[in-house]
Amino acid sequence: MHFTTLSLIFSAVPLALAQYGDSGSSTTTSAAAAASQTSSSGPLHVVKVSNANGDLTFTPNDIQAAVGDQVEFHFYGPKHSVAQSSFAKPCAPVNSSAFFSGPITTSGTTANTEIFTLNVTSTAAIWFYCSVASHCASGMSGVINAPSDGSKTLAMYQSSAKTATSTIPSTVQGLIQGTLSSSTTSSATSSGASPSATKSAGVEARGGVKWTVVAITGVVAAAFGSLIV
Ligand SMILES: *[C@@H]1O[C@H](CO)[C@@H](O)[C@H](O)[C@H]1NC(C)=O
Ligand SMILES: *[C@@H]1O[C@H](CO)[C@@H](O)[C@H](O)[C@H]1NC(C)=O
Ligand SMILES: [Cu+2]
Repeated sequence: MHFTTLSLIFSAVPLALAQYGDSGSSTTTSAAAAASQTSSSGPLHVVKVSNANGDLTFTPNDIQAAVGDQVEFHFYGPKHSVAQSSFAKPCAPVNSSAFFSGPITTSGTTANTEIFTLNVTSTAAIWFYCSVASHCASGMSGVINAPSDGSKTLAMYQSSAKTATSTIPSTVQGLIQGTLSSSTTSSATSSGASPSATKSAGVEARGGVKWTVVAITGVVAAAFGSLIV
């Protein structure tokens, strides 16, 4: 009886240690997963489409974004859109796959709860404009990752846009629709998912350690229980 109990204890100890080892490595894995998730979603750039004053602007309108970053468009009234253009032909969709929010109508002076997000998947320049009325000719345009050599600037784009007639893209596509309430922030820029990812990795790590302590305690209690019997 005692021999059986002792062998139970000795076989249980390595099990408990293995449990600890497993839980340690799974904590490392989840922290690494959280880190890679953070870098793939990247920082969030919030761009105001017009503003509380109804200005025909995107703010900011000259954005530097890395691959994996997201650009989130927040719409103000009365009616605006965001559409992908080319440098060569301002105020017109770049091609049939140009991203386009469609015209968004907003009442009042606060941002619409409907938001549109662009995933930045390359470092190539992305030119964009508002296709409503003659907003583009009035300067309502912007760029993500303008060439650093200054060969193509937003000022040049806006200059040639002055005489352009806006073309409305035929298809609403290419942007991720969401709501302002589920967004992490409505302020200028933020570090996106990074704080919550770090927090959840921390919680998982604590959970893993706690489970290991419970497992060891259980094994000891079981062994002690069978010693008494
Ligand atoms: C955009 O990026 C996010 C974060 O990396 C990802 O979850 C989402 O699936 C992407 N959406 C599209 C349409 O590429
Ligand atoms: C449209 O233009 C964008 C930006 O230059 C390019 O990445 C994309 O491949 C083009 N799509 C088509 C269907 O030509
Ligand atoms: Cu507009």
